[in-house]
Amino acid sequence: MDRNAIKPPHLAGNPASIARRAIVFTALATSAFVAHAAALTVQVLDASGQALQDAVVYAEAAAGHAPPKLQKIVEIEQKGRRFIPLVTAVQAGTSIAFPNNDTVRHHVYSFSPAKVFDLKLYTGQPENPVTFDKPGTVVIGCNIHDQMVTYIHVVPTPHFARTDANGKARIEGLAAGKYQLKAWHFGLPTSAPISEQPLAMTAGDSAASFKLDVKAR
Ligand SMILES: [Cu+2]
Repeated sequence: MDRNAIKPPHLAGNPASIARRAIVFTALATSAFVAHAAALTVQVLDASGQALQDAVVYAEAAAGHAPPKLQKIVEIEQKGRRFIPLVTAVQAGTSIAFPNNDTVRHHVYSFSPAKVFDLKLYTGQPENPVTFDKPGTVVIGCNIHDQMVTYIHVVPTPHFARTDANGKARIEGLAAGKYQLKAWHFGLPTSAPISEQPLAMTAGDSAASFKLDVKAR
């Protein structure tokens, strides 16, 4: 008698063919995920209805699964006694390098609860990048040059973007499903609740908008 005949159907077959079926299934699941990833365009306006640049928009998946981590190191430089760029969004866990490309020394620091740190007077590349592992806003200054400021908004998701001069941001690669879409701008009071709205992504591209209580600059 064939020994496979007495096994339940899903156990029949040799281990190699079972493994092959698993690989085919995984490949199908992966391609289905890619096919359903769409882009979201977000328009952000200020209190007077004007396009708001340098707002950060981000989508948090409703299902509480751990999002994949982005591994790249981000850079905020000091040049012409300014931080460039003015606003940076990163996923929690990201490391940021702060190269000083001026000939004068800068002393980079933050007292923000989301990240307190201090890079004492230096030029060139500091020894180590700084890791931002807690979501929130980090306001960074220079101890020597009071006018220098830069803002980092740390978000708990890989799905984020910053608005351009037209107040528009585009988040790519959103799988179909439910999200909470949020928007932040450094012009909002630090005590203001975050602006948010539910977002349901389907297979196609989508659009959303925010009006933030920020005065025209
Ligand atoms: Cu400085």
